[in-house]
Amino acid sequence: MRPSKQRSWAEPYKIKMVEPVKMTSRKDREKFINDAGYNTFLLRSDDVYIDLLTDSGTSAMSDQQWAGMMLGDEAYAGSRNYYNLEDAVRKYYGYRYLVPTHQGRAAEHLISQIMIREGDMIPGNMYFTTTRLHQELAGGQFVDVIIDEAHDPESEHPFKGNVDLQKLEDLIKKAGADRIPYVSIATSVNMAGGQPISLENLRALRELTQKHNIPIIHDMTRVAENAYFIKMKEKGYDDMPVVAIVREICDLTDGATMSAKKDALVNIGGFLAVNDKEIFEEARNLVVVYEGLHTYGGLAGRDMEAMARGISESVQDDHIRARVGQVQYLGDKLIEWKVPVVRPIGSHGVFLDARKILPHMSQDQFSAQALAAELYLDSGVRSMERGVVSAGRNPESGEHNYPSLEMVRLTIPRRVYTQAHMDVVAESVAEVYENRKRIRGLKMVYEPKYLRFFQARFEPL
Ligand code: PM9
Repeated sequence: MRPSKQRSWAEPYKIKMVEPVKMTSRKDREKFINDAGYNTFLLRSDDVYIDLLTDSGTSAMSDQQWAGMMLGDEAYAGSRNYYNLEDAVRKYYGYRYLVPTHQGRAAEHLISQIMIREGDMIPGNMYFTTTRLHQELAGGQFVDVIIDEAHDPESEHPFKGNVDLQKLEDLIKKAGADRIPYVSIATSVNMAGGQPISLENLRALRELTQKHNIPIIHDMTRVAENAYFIKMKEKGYDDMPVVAIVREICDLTDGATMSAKKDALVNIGGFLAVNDKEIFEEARNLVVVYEGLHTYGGLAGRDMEAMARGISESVQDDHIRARVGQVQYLGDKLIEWKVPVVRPIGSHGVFLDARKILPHMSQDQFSAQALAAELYLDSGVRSMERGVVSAGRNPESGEHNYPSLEMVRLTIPRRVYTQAHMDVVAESVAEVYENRKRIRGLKMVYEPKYLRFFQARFEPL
């Protein structure tokens, strides 16, 4: 007899092709992580069992997307797949003008070069590594205006991606609206733990920024996941399909950068989309310098076709429920086992709270980096540091930026792993947590200038 009337859900797809994964011994992994300088980015993927490094470019494409790859029109100019992509962007997101790019950071580069002048301030709902770097390289300074709750891993605020409007107003008063080229708004805020912004907050933000004539540029990398949280948590949206909520979010903004490697279910691709014709003309001009012609932006025709189809799949309720549901499943298990994680569980990954797990270690000993290495040693599960290493250095003082959140991200690729994989991951995290007192800190022995988390090397203290 089943214990209750509860009905389980399952993924809205079945598996047609499989890719074997390799199991390794602890002895092997000791060598591999040592060779990788205790940086999970420097491991070979062949030496990883379950890869939760990132949800970026790691999705399983559908049969429809693969079929679309065969319909790639590889003309240099005016590929039919570009027009299919333009149609999808207009239909689902509503932005008027499209410039494809090879991935998200290329779109960030274009918009930063076009809109930011030396000395400008760019307020945003928490920094993202590549976004902030491009703002800085264009002469701007990022200013965090997210609500305080976003910096508190234990706060159960349902919309930790919200903007603190008072912080923004204070900044406008201090800097002057003419020194703020745009407000940078991410949906499903990555560095806060995949936390959503509410439509109510976005609407209020829109009102405030319009008063001062400041545009909103939307980092829409995980917009569908944010929309799903609005459906689940915000009053008045439970009956609205995700596709409509996505459109409502986009309509409250003036343009967007997109890493299609996440929400949009492709292995490569991105774009800049704007409503302003002049900005579009400039972007179209710049893209030919850095990416390729404005109708392919560094992508093959087949990549654009997969993206167009991926966008349409990404906003379907069944898909997004299963995607976010799998992340929640892993998160709930860890919460049940009392492992400290960022609450509420976000949309694309479970974020371990390294400060709480390793209270004997300071941020100068790179506790999250050490925890990620330990998890790999335990089971071959690859995760990612999202703490002081990712936060980089202050470009003026040269000091480490010390973020309040020191985390290890277990990022779930879309449509790739099963519930059994999640169980294996949870059990390994629990084992590492039980033995946490044995974990030692690290020292950084090599530090690249930009985005150091990708290539930095460490040694055990
Ligand atoms: N995000 C991620 O793993 C991949 C590289 S950084 C470790 O989370 C947002 C919100 C992102 C993002 C990438 C980019 C850049 C922009 N905004 O990686 O250049 O999460 O396509 O996008 C990564 P690209």
